[in-house]
Amino acid sequence: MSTRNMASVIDVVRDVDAAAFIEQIYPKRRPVILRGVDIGPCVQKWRSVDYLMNQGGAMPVKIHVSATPQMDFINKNFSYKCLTFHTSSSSLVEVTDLTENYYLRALGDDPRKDKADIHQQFPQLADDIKFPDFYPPDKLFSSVFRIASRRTQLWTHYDVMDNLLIQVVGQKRVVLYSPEDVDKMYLNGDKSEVLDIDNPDPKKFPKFTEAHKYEGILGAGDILFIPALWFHNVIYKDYGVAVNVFWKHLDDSKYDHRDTYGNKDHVPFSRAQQILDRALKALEELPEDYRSFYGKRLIARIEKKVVQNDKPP
Ligand SMILES: O=C(O)CCC(=O)C(=O)O
Repeated sequence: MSTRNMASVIDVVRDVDAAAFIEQIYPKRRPVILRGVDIGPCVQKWRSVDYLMNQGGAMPVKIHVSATPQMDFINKNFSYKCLTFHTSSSSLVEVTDLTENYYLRALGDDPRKDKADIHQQFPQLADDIKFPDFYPPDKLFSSVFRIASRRTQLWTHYDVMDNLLIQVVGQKRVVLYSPEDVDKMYLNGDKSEVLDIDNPDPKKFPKFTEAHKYEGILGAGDILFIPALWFHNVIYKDYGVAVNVFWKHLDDSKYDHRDTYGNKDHVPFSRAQQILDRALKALEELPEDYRSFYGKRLIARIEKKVVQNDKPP
């Protein structure tokens, strides 16, 4: 039986203001494409690569360079190239022979300690972009500048923060999967092992074909709201420039304070994993058939308590 991914089109909502986003869209915690929001003069200005290069300046950046468009963070099929921003932006746009694919994800000044902040790393470009006032300013975590060459595909992953992905130049296809489909995503940390989301190997990834796809096309000026934990995969149809803002939906204490990328799991989950490691170690004291019996009892408890939420059938 073929169970190819069912697909829905991501809703597009026009001319949303802060009140409409906060009251009607945000509480649903579903992805939405916001069209017609004022994001400032970047949409016109950043179309010029010369302008981007001049304003971005000689800032050192590290870009992913890969021979294939599908970048694979798990098997690392790319290398890193350290360039200055103006060199990288010209390389990114001038990749015409399609033998290399480039992806820049800006980092903080010291990536181990600092979060990406477009105002800090690219102050002259930051003046051109207006972030929508759709989240409390004190909840802002980072603002990440991204550029990729045409065809680049970014691996499917989730982030722990809410996200507004602001597309400034070029078109990209976005494919999202609900957190409810987590058991079908073949995760390795926060990343899915399924690279070819359009033609997944059904023998290797049988459940993935049952995950529900949410698809959309982002054009210049569009904003995609990606709620925390929603899986996303991005394919650049053109050379593209984007900035995304991550912000905290939950109380500060739920986030790992050493996280600079916005992808370290929430603190209660990390604690739960440590406790689970201890539980699994304890079961090792038993022979295999006993271990399997008690392991299944633990799974049943988790199922009942967390997944079914102790609801009556
Ligand atoms: O558009 C992109 O380059 C990737 C976006 C992304 O992964 C994110 O905003 O978390």
